[in-house]
Amino acid sequence: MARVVIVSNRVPKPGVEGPAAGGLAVALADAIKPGDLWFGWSGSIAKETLLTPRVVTAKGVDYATIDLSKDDYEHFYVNYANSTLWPLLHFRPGMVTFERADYEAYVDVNRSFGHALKPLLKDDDLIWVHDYHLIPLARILRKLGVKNRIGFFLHVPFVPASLLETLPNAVETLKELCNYDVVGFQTERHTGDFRDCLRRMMGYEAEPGKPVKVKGHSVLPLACPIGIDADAFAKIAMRAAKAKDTLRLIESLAGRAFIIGVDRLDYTKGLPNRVEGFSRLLERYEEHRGKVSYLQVAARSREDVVSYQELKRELDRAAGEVNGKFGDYDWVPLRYITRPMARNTIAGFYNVARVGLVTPLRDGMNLVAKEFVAAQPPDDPGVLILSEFAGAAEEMTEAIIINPHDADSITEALHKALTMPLDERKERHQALLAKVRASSAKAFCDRFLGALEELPKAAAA
Ligand code: ADQ
Repeated sequence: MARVVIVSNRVPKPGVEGPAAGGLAVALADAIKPGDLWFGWSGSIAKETLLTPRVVTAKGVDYATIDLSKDDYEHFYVNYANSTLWPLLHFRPGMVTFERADYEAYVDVNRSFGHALKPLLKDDDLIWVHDYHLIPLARILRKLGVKNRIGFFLHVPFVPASLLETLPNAVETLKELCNYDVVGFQTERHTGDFRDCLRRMMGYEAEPGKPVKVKGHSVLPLACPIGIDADAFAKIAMRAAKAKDTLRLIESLAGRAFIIGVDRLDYTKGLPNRVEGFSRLLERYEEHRGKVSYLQVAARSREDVVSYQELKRELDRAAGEVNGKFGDYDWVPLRYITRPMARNTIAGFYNVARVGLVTPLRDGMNLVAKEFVAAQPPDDPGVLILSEFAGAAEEMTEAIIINPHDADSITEALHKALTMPLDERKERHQALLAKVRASSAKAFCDRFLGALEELPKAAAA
């Protein structure tokens, strides 16, 4: 296979595993082979946005990064990417702020990415661009004379036309996406919404499974769910379950049933409703008082964005209220941590959990749901409670599916999960595990890169 060039806003630090690496790094580990290149922002702020990348090679893979200026960081990253596109693509138009100056900075940063990347490219490279930060990059690279095949994968949801058109530059955004050869989405539903936008807002003919013809070029919309290496994660979980951290956790539980939620502290993850659902469980079902312990890991994220600061205050208060109301001198119902935790430690915690709570209001996929299932012991598995609005719910239908806007549905699901007979738990887990295994990280990379590589190069130019 040709050399793969991955382009993403953040680049994992070579050789560093753990929370900072995130789902993208884990899922792409299979696509990256010695000789490949990963390009993006270093995560550092400099006096000016630099156009000469710093290249570090680890295990044969080149990691090339540039720094951003403080101004670019604010307008491109904090504002346009995370205060315009992020809330819009998560169905929260009321939270969208839009400023033309931010959009201009966003395009400018993409231009800087293009200029810095161009000298590193070889003729046959397959270029794979990731996520909403980099939508204009294909057009910019084409303008610089790049003739390679270029694919784009959107990790977050895509919205229906009626929502997309609230974005003042919606048509321009669609046009930008059409400069790619393949545009991938997490689910069939998002792919269908993209095709629908192309029909309604651009007047193109867009048939399922077929490339869409756009002015002398064609773009293939592709549903391509991201996944994990389930067997490798299960091994990590089994080993971690016997390690010091999990043993300390088990001791502290004193025989109580363990409920776990693991998220970034983000308003799309539905955390306040989740805490409310738990609070109502203790209110309504007295038999669970003193018998359950819920750990919510909510790693602080995007702390420069005001709505994230507000959410943290809200959640701090809600967590304190539950513990104040129901806790006892020897029982803390809700353990709430806002630091990220190492993936291995979390894997061990999943392994001993009776319930995994994954209740985002919207989510592209949600890899925590898949990791939780992979980590379960098959002879005594825990139960997954999953939001119908996570991309993962399109496949993982044997979870207890809830509507995260309805705190009562979380309460009822928690009660059902905590009282579910072993046979039913095993049956659901078996079916879910088979799906998580099939829709793996490798399958994701093969499907996307396979579709990109199949295109005749002439068509890509
Ligand atoms: P995220 O919104 O970051 O990713 P998610 O898929 O749930 O969401 O998590 C990604 C990874 O981060 C997982 O491996 C998870 O274990 C880890 N993680 C999450 N919270 C953590 C915490 N508190 N501490 C430590 N590790 C934590 C975006 C999209 C998702 C999509 C992914 C991948 O928003 O919908 O599934 O990209 O495409």
